[in-house]
Amino acid sequence: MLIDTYDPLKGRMLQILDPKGNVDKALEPRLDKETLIRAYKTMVLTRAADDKAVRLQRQGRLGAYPPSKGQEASQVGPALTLEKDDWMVWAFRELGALLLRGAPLWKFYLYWMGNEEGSNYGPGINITPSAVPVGSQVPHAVGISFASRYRGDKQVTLCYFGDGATSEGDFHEGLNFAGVFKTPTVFVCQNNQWAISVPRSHQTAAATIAQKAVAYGIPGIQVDGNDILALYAATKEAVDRARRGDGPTLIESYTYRMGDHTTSDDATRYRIGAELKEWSERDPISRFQIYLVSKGLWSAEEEKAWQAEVLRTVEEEVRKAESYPPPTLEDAFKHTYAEMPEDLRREMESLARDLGRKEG
Ligand SMILES: Cc1ncc(C[n+]2csc(CCOP(=O)(O)OP(=O)(O)O)c2C)c(N)n1
Ligand SMILES: [Mg+2]
Repeated sequence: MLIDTYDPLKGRMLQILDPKGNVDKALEPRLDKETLIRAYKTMVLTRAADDKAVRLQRQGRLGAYPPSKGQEASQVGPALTLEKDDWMVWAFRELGALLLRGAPLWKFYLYWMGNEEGSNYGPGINITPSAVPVGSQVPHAVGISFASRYRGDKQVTLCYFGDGATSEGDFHEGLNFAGVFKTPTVFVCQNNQWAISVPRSHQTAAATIAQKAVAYGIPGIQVDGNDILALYAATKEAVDRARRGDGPTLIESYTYRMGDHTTSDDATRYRIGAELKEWSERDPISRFQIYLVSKGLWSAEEEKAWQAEVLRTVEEEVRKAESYPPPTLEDAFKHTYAEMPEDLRREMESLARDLGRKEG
């Protein structure tokens, strides 16, 4: 078992596919061609869709946006282990995981264009809305998984958060509760080395984030976050454990945020170029591509065709988002409760009256 072998206190990081695309045959997960190609195609689509979002923001067509570049494996690898009915709880930098699980890209754009309707991914897609208040989604994920177990369902909840979120009380409360009640939760910390301009070294004095699991009495493992095979293997084991009733796991996905924190940030003011260069050599997409080509599962022609299709898809999804009706005043009130409570209704009506008076 990988999770037992990679004791987080010993500081060993799981890697199966190295930056040059060499695979560790003893640990290589047995994934069929269809799954591997689906993961790869999603990662390529994620990069293009993400790049487009940044450009849309620069053109004034989308609000502040947190880029995913460099974290595609870290997002897609864990999501690949989920069954259709499982829950996924995310922060705000998980585009690849959303796309893999069937959330429409145009809805994702719509959300970042400021329309709450963008959080409604459609029926049967068990993904919570984005949680921008850092760490706030961790107790939610634990609550969802606790409810699944209480009802006797077999669902597992996968919860993403960043390295910065581990400094929030919500992280502690969530993991502590999960450990005590053995909830079927898999925690994936996307340690991208930065929380806006705060480096990982200032976030915690602990040698790894994975080792924090020890204090909650749960297993933890640090994984190369740019290695899709390692992320898949570790998360699959954790998901299987959770589904069997063996409780939660903390996975530290050791990756890097290649872009700015958001489009409102300028990372060149606090990061050195050498760091960026070093991480660009560990790119998650290129190493996966080398692996697929070497196995005879992907070719230069297929790459060309997919790149072209991705560009068409992205343009089409932007068009859908931009032609959606703009948000209304009610949207700011509508989406918290299934049925709007009376006091909230009064607040909404009062605001509508005030705005009416100002405009009139
Ligand atoms: C409770 C709270 N405090 C501060 C912020 C401002 N803020 C937004 S993202 C962020 C950093 C988050 O870092 P991390 O958890 O590592 O995620 P990353 O942005 O690196 O994906 C901060 C401080 C916030 N959104 N919520
Ligand atoms: Mg971070």
